[in-house]
Amino acid sequence: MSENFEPTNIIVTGGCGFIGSNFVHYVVNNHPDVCVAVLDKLTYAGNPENIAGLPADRVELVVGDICDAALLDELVPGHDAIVHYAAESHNDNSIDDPTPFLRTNVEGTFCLLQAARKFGVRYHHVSTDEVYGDLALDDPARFTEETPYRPSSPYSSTKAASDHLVRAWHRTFGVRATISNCSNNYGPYQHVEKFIPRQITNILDGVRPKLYGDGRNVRDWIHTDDHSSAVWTILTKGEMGETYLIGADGERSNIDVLRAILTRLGKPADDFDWVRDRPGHDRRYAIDSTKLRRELGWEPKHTDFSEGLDQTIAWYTENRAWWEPVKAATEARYKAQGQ
Ligand code: NAD
Ligand code: TDX
Repeated sequence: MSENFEPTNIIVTGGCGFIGSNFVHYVVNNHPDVCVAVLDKLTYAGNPENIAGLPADRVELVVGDICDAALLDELVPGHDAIVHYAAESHNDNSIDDPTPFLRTNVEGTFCLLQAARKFGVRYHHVSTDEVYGDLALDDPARFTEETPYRPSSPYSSTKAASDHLVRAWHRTFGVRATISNCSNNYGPYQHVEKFIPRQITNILDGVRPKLYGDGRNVRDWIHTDDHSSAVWTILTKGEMGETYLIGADGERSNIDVLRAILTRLGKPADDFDWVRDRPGHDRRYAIDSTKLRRELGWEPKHTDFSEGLDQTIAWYTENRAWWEPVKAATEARYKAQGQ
């Protein structure tokens, strides 16, 4: 039996990052009775501009670390749910230095679960399909909630560890928790270290895009607004202790996505550089989201990838001031890694 839960005061961790900030916009635009406290450390990936302009009586920014138990003791009482997005999220960074991934993704989740337990607050955990490892290109299978965990990278192994903590805190301590594992997101406010924004902004800067390996790796793309509606559905209708996979049937090879971006920006489809492959690079991700659709009635709305890509390119073209300040440092880091 699904529980119907109607939160009015929620904490969104990582609400100044890409997906968290899109979720905050989604809640403000679609759920007028809900107020949001964003808890964000403002790492290199967090930008308060992402939630600037939202009504101050509904969205409050608390700058702080999810590992700060004393801060959680002050903040969590009076709220009825924690929606946990905050993480170190980039695979390449986790290969360069795994240390902050262990701290934020594992210890941070532990601290939030302890707070949820102490104050009896509903907890939703935002995770990734990468916990299931990868699939071969010709494998007819897709990931389901029953797929065994087999993470490949320091990033995905810390996300897997955090999922296990959630299940244990639900079973042992009765924390009212749900987990979602989503596929690759795209849309506005994504950091220029990630594949789609990196290539768009390289082209806008007159630099050739960079493709890893043989370019045939497949990612299952979902618009970030569809991820937001799915998380809201699970938060309000999900069954306690359950995991739901979120995906929108968007499998595409990296080379196809890159060629689509190049063509849209008026460049020849082969105007890019092959660069060093990512160590341990996952081959293919693919999500079967039947459980979420059948049991909770969720459906993605942004199913036309071409249209979503056009809108995303337009957003980066029109918002140079948002990404220009961090572009040079991001590319310098990639150059040092041979990528
Ligand atoms: P992001 O890197 O853009 O944002 C992360 C946010 O967390 C930033 O605002 C950062 O300042 C904040 N943060 C980091 N460490 C913190 C700490 N210790 N305390 C408080 N705040 C901290 O990440 P994203 O791509 O928006 O991903 C958000 C979540 O969604 C992550 O949990 C990620 O694993 C998950 N996810 C991402 C994708 C994807 O395609 N990007 C897909 C599936 C799941
Ligand atoms: O310059 C690049 N060239 C390239 O070929 C970059 C940055 C990436 N790639 C490839 C690597 C991947 O196959 O593109 C694909 C996508 O790369 P990322 O954007 O780094 O995403 P990925 O590693 O798939 O992980 C993303 O989806 C799952 C998010 O960063 C994770 O937080 C999420 O859990």
